[in-house]
Amino acid sequence: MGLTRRDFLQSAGAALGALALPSLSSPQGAGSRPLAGTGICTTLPPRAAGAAQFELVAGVCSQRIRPAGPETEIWGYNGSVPGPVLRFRQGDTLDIHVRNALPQVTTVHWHGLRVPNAMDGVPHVTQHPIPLGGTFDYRYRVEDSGTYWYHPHQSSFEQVPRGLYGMLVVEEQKPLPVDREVLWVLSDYKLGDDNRQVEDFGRILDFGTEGRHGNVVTLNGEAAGPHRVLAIRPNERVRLRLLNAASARAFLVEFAGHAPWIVTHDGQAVPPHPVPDGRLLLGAGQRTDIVLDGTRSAGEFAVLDHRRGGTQLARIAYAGKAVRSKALGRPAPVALNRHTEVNLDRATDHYLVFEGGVKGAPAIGKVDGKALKVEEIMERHGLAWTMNYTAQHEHAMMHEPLFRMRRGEHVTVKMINNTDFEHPMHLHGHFFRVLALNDVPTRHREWRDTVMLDPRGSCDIALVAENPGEWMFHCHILDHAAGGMMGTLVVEG
Ligand SMILES: [Cu+2]
Repeated sequence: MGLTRRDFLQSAGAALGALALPSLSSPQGAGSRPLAGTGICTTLPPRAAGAAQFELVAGVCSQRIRPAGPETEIWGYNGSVPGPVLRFRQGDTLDIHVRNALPQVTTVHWHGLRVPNAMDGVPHVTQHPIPLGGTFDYRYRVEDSGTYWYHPHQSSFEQVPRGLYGMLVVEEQKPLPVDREVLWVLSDYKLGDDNRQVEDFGRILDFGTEGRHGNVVTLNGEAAGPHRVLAIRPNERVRLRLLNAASARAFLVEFAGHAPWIVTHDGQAVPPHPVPDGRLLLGAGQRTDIVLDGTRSAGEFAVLDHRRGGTQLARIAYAGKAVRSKALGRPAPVALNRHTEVNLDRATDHYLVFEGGVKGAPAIGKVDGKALKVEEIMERHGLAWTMNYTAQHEHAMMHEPLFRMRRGEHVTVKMINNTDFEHPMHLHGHFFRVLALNDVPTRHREWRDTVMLDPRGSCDIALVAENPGEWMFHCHILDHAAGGMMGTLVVEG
């Protein structure tokens, strides 16, 4: 097309500036609630969200990630990472005009929401990718309350870690009473000493191991660390919506000196209960809402991530007068979304076996119908994993679905992880009950859309196939998804 990359970035940047401004300065911006600690995000007004179309521009821009040194060129929605918080009330109509100002084709997927199949944002499966300079309108009724997020499903192993993600919040019809809501988007960036992104996307070494990890953990788009402060007043009640938007990294979060209550996983209510062992696991793509009460009177307390040697994400700092004389007790449950209970007696049982990975046990898998050793699959096809003994390129149009289900069919899936790596498995268009992890029944049989599978572990899930269409079922370590861990499930009817 005769444009150099530099020309493109300049024009894309110019377009972004022009296009992003109207939403930033929108008269409907009153009532917007920026992400705590950034102040750079636009948000949809809570009530008017269903009324007007909102423009979301995926483009190239720059942002301060590390506190010192130059800004980093990122890809973001409406000029920032994370993108604007899209906030709706349950039952609203989402109406979003996406404009692609990236140097690549793209799509937007609405992670977790039960959308009509054509709105799911999966290239070559539910829509054509949005071309350079092109647009696509996403419009559907938001049926489920909870904490969700949006990101591209096109080359997600590159587009997501470059910065294309944002939180999507759907308020319950009767929201949980709290003093304040705080949103935390956790992720990471891989930056050089010059603060530029290291552009080593798509390496087979990352595909076949634990995925590409950044070296700078981020909270709401800026470097996490003890300098990031969550100010709280004594006896204040905060609802903290947590999202792990990293492309590979998992977090194990501890709120030192505090005992928060888990109220939802992946937007779906669970009976309020303390974080088991005080450490909250957030696999890539997962969300958990906690209720954090300011049960101390003063002082500072670390928010820690215990994975990969441990880092401090932020600190809780007490300031101000007590909100009330005494801390509140166990919170009321959040209203549960509509879920059809699974009848296990009449369910069809399926198995899903994962194999492969670098240094994995010797395994055979099929690619395009041909049986090969996993090492050969890596060398010849750039794929590293098999699902039910098949390795597939993501979004391949000749996909043979993993499972076909009738609409209304009750099903269970036992996932067996014969690999040395963990896998956060995500199903589109449905929620499933997590019945057991490693053959141990779960306490709350929670509804989720993404469940973490331990290395060499197993997981039993159950669902009713209610949403017709072809739905992705894939690992949310995006390098694994690109490396063969992406299949589909077809709901007929
Ligand atoms: Cu995986």
